[in-house]
Amino acid sequence: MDQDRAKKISEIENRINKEIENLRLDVKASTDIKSLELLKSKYLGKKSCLLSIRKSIGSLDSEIKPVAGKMTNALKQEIDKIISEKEIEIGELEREREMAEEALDLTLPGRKPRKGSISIISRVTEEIEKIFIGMGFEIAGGPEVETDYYNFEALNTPRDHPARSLHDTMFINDNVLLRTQTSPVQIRYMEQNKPPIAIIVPGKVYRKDYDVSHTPMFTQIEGLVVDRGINFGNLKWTLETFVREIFGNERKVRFRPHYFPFTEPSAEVDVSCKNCNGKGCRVCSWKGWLEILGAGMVDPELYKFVNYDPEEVSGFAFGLGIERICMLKYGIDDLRLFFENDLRFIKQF
Ligand code: 2NL
Repeated sequence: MDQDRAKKISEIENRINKEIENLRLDVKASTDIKSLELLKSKYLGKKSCLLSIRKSIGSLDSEIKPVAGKMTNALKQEIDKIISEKEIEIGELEREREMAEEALDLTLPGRKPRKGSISIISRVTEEIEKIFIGMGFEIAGGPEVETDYYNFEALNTPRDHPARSLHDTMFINDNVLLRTQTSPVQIRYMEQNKPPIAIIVPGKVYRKDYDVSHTPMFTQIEGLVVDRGINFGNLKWTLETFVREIFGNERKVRFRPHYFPFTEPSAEVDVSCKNCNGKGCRVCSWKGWLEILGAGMVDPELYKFVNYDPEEVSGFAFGLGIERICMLKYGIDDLRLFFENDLRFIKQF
């Protein structure tokens, strides 16, 4: 009988040892928490060897029951220990792996900041300035916030003048406004300088307008020449020379009668359409010509405001929108593109 019991005990012992051996092999092969979880259910779960030994204890002799009970408890503890040791090991490895992945390489070179570039408006403004400097003009500038006097009154446009409605002016108060043209600079210049003068005035101007061909702010260049004996021929030569230099020698120029409150006579200047060479196409709305600037002989009335003697001097003036020149030069069809700062647009120039 004793022999029988001893045999039973050693049988259980063998199963336990075999189980521990298997567990050690399995644990060794497992490299992550997930596979370790599977091992837990394999060695501790419903179908585990541990449970089957425990179940079989009930049918054992009462003398060896406690021995077998102790042995299975020891097995359970051993399984827990082996698995939890591996758990700690894997945890540490995974943390190390995470750290290695998140590590910053401080020796890497930084990202290069993207370089900006001169805007197309500034580049064309400069190009136009150079052309006029070549003809003996000087560059002048002045405030963008102006008084009603310099923007309108001194330009022969009193408050009740019908031409006022041509401008959608942004008023700051009754008397102060954002200039609608750069002409007030020329008035200020004439106040402070005696003829002969030949200036161009580039700058931002403001109007209440917004569609494909109008923006509330745009860039203008105006020019003014005053001296003894200045006539329409001088105006014509100056602007024809300018147009050929900026658009090319093969383009034709024409002058059409027009009206401005500050010049008399006045004209609008067209350049022949590059796309159809004057025959008429979609670009020029089948006119063969594109309008590029306005000009005229300075109305002698204006000289009263700046203490010039209209009997002594005469002059001409002109004004053009830079954005419009850019549109014609580069085939841009929406004025608003200049102000949207879309890199796909900006980078083309
Ligand atoms: C246009 C037309 C123009 C002027 C501006 C001017 C200035 C003084 C005296 C006389 Cl101080 N005239 N400026 C003259 C004619 C036309 O601009 O269409 N600009 C976009």
